Amino acid sequence: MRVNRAGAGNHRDSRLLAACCAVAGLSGTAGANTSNGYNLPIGVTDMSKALYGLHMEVFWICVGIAVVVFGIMIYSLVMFRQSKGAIADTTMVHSTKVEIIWTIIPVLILVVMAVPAADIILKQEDTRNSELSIRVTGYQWKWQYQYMNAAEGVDFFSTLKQDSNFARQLDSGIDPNTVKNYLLDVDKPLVVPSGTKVRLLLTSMDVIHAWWVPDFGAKRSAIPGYVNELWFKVDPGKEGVYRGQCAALCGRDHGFMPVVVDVRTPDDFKKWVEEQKAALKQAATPLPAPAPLPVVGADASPPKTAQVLN
Ligand SMILES: [Cu+2]
Repeated sequence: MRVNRAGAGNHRDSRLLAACCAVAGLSGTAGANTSNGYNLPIGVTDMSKALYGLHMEVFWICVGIAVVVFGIMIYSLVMFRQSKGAIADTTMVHSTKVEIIWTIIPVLILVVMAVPAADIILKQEDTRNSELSIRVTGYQWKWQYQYMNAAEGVDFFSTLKQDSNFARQLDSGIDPNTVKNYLLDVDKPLVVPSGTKVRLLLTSMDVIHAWWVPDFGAKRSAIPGYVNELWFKVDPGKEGVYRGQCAALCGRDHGFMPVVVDVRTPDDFKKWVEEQKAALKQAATPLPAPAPLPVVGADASPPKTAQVLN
């Protein structure tokens, strides 16, 4: 019994570890530029690259500030220490010049960061001229994708893949490390064309969810009774499968509603849409009426066995 418990504990631990790895490894998807694995993914859209650039710009500004501030602090501590005979200056209680300097410098730094950040925010909000729109609805705990425009009518749910779902169950006995793309795979991914501005219209049918694919630099809340917009355009040549997750704490199974996007060339996407429409048409075709059952009534001739008996 003890052995079993220990085994179950190990499985639980490995499930936890694998879940953490799954989150950390989100960017390890096909065609993605994942920087060095310790940083944000550079991603495969102009937006994700712009976000990465902004992130690095702010990072280096912070490094510069830290070097200057800590440098002056450490220098002062060492050079003007009491053991060297330093005496505190108690006469300087106010300096307008110093106050102006330490107000203007941070304001300039903030402006340097705010200008490119505002530019990116404006671009993120600009959903004009999108070529494909898809309604995305969050549910506890799955996504529904309803296509519009040329793919109007294509409509399906995307849920956690069965192997991950089995492995995640308490005491399942399945080592999550043996499951490919554990908690990051679905039964039916969202399929989109590359080189196309795709607009998502996000909403929810229950609680607040958030659709997030790091490699696209795309993340937005799906709120019940409200429609949020989001757009992305994957660079041509970067076709592949990209993974993300619901990024809002949306309830018990929050960690089990991944987002998987299959980016295909426009031609392959067109073929996929035709296949989906053909499948929908077939599903909508009514089944042939069943053959009528033989009626045994007064007018019907009696069964042969009865004739023999008579
Ligand atoms: Cu969710």
